[in-house]
Amino acid sequence: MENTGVTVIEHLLLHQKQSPMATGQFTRLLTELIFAAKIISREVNKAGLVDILGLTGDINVQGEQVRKLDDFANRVLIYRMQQAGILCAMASEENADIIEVPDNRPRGDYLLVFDPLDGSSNIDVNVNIGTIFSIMKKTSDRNYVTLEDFLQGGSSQIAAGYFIYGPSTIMVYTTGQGVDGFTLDPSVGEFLLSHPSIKMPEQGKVYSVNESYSCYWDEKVKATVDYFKSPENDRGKPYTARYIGSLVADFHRNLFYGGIFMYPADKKDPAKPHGKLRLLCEAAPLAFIAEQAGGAATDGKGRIMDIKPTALHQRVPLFIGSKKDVEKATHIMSGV
Ligand code: P6P
Repeated sequence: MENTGVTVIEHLLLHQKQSPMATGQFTRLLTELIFAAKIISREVNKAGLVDILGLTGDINVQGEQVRKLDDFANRVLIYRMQQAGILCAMASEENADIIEVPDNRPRGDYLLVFDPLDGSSNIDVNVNIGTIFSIMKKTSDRNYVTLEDFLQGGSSQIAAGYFIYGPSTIMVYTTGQGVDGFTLDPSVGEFLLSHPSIKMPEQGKVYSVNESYSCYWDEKVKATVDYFKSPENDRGKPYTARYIGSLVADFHRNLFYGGIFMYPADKKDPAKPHGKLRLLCEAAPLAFIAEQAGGAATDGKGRIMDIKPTALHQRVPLFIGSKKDVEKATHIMSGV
């Protein structure tokens, strides 16, 4: 009988028991992360009611206007994770440099990278937004943390996941043993197992890309997107266009319904020749989930999980979703 009354902590402890080397540190880390997400979920769900919408007036490292709610989410995550005593450092999409754990706080060997509130441009209009996270282990034997400790390829991730805040708050995560989803029951404040062993359909019916940038695309990108719009594709009919403009929401839909999300390189912003999305806090964690759910993720040439980062906020083109759709897109993008 599907045991859907399982809380995410029970699920974590079960996994911990099955991992002979487990010390409980990882479970503790996830527990603190989940607590932070519950706080963020509470604020997101009442954002329309309190003066937490709108802009702080600050500009983040990405050059983007910082909205109050993603500033709040960033501060909650940093504070809670510093209390956890499990991390040695963290990196946020909102912060230019790595964030070390203060000397007066206990430390561990884990590294956390996160986008505190992805899709935040949608906050004011009640569109789903999300927190994306990636967990790695410090591998250097230095007794201090440097940027280099974070520049590990996606395959080095210990775990990855996201929280999506919408009609319900759902946590989706993987530790490399498949993908599971948990839905927050606000009446008891617990995430309950709602989507065990998620498998992404091998081929979808949806393509997701911001077509307003087509004037900035090269011929390969145009040919790739045209393939999904064509009645001559492998399906024999055009894919449906869906684009929410919130990566977590677009990804979450394709995880269950199948399909492909594309954010290709384009020429719209010379400062961002490889597209808008960040490798460490967006593409790599979602690629880990996609592959664990039977899907795929490439930069149009090779696996996202194989890319060795050279910078903390490195951006990459992203083609992610159903395996057959991503393989097709990558085939066209490679020009063969
Ligand atoms: P565009 C949100 O700002 C975000 O980082 C992702 O969540 C989303 O997929 C993308 O940017 C949307 O970008 O250029 O289409 O508005």
